[in-house]
Amino acid sequence: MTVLDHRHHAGVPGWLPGATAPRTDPAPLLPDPSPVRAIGTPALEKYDPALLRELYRRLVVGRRYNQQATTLTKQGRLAVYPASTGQEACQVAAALVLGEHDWLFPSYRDTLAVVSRGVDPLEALTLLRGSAHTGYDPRASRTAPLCTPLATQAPHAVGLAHAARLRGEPVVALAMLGDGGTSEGDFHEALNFAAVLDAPVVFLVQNNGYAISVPLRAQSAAPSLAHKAVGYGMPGRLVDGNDAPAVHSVLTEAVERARAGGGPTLVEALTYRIDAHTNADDATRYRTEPEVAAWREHDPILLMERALRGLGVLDDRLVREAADEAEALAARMRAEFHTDPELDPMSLFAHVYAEPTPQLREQAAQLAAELAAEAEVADR
Ligand SMILES: Cc1ncc(C[n+]2csc(CCOP(=O)(O)OP(=O)(O)O)c2C)c(N)n1
Ligand SMILES: [Mg+2]
Repeated sequence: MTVLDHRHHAGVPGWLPGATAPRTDPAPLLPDPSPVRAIGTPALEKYDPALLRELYRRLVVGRRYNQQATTLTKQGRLAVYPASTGQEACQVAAALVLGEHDWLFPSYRDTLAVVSRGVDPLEALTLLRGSAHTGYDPRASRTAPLCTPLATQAPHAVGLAHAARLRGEPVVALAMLGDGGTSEGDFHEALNFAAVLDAPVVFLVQNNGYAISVPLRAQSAAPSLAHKAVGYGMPGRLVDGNDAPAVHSVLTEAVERARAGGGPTLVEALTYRIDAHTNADDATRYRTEPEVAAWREHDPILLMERALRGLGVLDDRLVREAADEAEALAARMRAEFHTDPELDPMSLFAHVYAEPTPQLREQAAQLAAELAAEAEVADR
């Protein structure tokens, strides 16, 4: 086996060969005992002020995007919206650390990461609008469709990353998951394959404390979700998920490590879902107001604004510019969601198989005939 050769492993001392398999030293893989932070530490001064301002601006625009999308659900303009309010630092950092040729594998909660990656904000919401298909071109944007079945995006990311590596392309895939997603079989299979194959993948678990109404304590008995990495033979990192510069650094290190052939990393970002699970959920039924209030004090935008003003890299003008950009985006969303998209029902058949089956051709012909008959009635 050449793929594992760079690791330090030896058989179990005094045991028979074969059955012991390679052994990896677990100590260097363990996460730090407390989450990595930049804000409130001397490390913050070492960041490029331009990056800090960029993170701040994207957080502010992202928050407004979350609020406007939630409002659109109340107006019946968007079918469902799982907001990432409170989790914007993870969303923005995940998008920023990837290069143009890398791939993002988002879940349903990660629309903002998709938008931060450069996908049109309206197109990113097509699926959640219930219109048709994904709305954006995954290949053009190197962004997989928003994934609703929990954790299935994880093995997709591993497969893509492994294939890219076999082709000699320096592509890294970043898969975004929730705390609940770590209980899924797909999560475990993905981590195992990634570590065994040395796939250039980063797994970002946004631990927002809940899987709908299920709190983390009822989800996992692990010391932390980052510890789950160790059993598979990859490093686990724990980071304050509301500290945007810290998330950016930890993810950058993981991406660079993957790109250099060092294999996968599991990052657990501690954060909180300020809004309900979606517009169809009432979070007051399973969590308390003091709990939410405590997290509002640890808000990613609040933390950034205070810290950046303290460093002297953010002033009233930049704060106003970010707010204006956010309002302009919200206005565009309201205007464009006011009209329903024109959809071709025949496009239903377009992406099912490369070569349509006889049954599909038959159904397509039937629909075409029905549409033609309807058009004739409408013309009369
Ligand atoms: C395979 C699968 N099982 C169940 C569901 C239903 N479901 C949707 S969201 C959710 C909770 C997921 O929680 P978490 O992974 O923590 O992500 P979060 O919503 O907090 O971002 C569940 C159980 C699903 N979408 N897919
Ligand atoms: Mg969760």
